[in-house]
Amino acid sequence: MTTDGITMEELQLAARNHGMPLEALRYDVTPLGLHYLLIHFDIPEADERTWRLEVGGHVRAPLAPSMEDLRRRPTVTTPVTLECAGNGRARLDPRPVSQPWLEEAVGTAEWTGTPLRPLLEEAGVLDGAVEVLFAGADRGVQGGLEHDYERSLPLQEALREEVLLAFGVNGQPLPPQHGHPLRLVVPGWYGMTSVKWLRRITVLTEPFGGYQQTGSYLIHADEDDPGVPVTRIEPRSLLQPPGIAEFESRGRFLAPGGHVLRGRAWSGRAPIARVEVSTDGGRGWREADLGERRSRWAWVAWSLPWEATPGEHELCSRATDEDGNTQPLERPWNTGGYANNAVQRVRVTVRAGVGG
Ligand SMILES: Nc1nc2c(c(=O)[nH]1)N[C@H]1C(S)=C(S)[C@@H](COP(=O)(O)O)O[C@H]1N2
Ligand SMILES: [Mo]
Repeated sequence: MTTDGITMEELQLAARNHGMPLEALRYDVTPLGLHYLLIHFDIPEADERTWRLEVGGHVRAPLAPSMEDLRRRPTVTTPVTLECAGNGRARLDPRPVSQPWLEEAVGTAEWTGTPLRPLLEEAGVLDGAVEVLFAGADRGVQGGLEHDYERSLPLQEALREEVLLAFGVNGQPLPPQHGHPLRLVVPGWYGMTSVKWLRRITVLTEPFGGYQQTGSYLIHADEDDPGVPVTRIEPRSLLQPPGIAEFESRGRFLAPGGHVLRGRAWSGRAPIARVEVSTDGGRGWREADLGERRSRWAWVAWSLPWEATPGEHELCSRATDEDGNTQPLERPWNTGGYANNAVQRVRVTVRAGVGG
């Protein structure tokens, strides 16, 4: 943990795993190279001609489809907003040392693949199954433990019809960094659940206790507290920073007059009910207009006209979902720096003659 300047380790992580530039909030579907990336270890070598997905464990008839077999199955394409559970981590004080995201660890892609459920039904899940474990082909060391990247889901979550085995994204084959040739996509859950380079699916009769499940992704204030597992995406909204940017500080400059503030909002818990916007650092709030909902699992656009007056302004937006979950102004600290969905703050200098 650290409170001052970024460490070399954090810089190394930040240079490998990039966020989505916030101006890309203008796109319904994030262009592929602008989608955020998070890769714990290395991108593994993968040859799709020899790739097999092993489906086994507590099932009647284990399967091992090739990529060709998977592509011959019924195919669907759905827009899904993925967000890293560590998004917002670098805003916490002290800062847990890990990937130092501000607010940009998000993206919405159109994932193409075959639904998981029919494949599990074909394998025949036996009575007594409680979880389904997904293993990637990447292996590394974290928390002092060597392991394959593996995450599990409760059986009923794995059987949701929108859970996909994806082999395409935005109309292209999966690129190496997003899990080529095959990944899991679990809409509504934070990104760690959507295992890339997917090689094995194992039906379990006991909850999985591996590092990425029980040594990580728990929300707790200290290591003695058992904590609460990170699961669904908390509501968040982001504002597409208006005006022009300053290179080093990312501060914004904008001309006075009429502007339209725009952004996106999403929640993995329930559909977005409303987005409110503040232009004075969170003292006053006005409700934004919501755009068309393209899918339950993709972000929704919002907009609000703003008459900008000369001076300094702090813009904020706050999303609330239909279950009443909302974004706090400040989120209680936790050891891993997870799920910090506190409202974003964008400082803008409004000045005549700017932006010509
Ligand atoms: N095999 C494997 N799957 C993985 C990861 C990983 O390191 N290895 N990172 C996870 C995390 S923490 C996130 S946030 C998402 C990021 O997906 P993206 O890089 O395609 O945006 O992938 C998840 N799936
Ligand atoms: Mo993540």
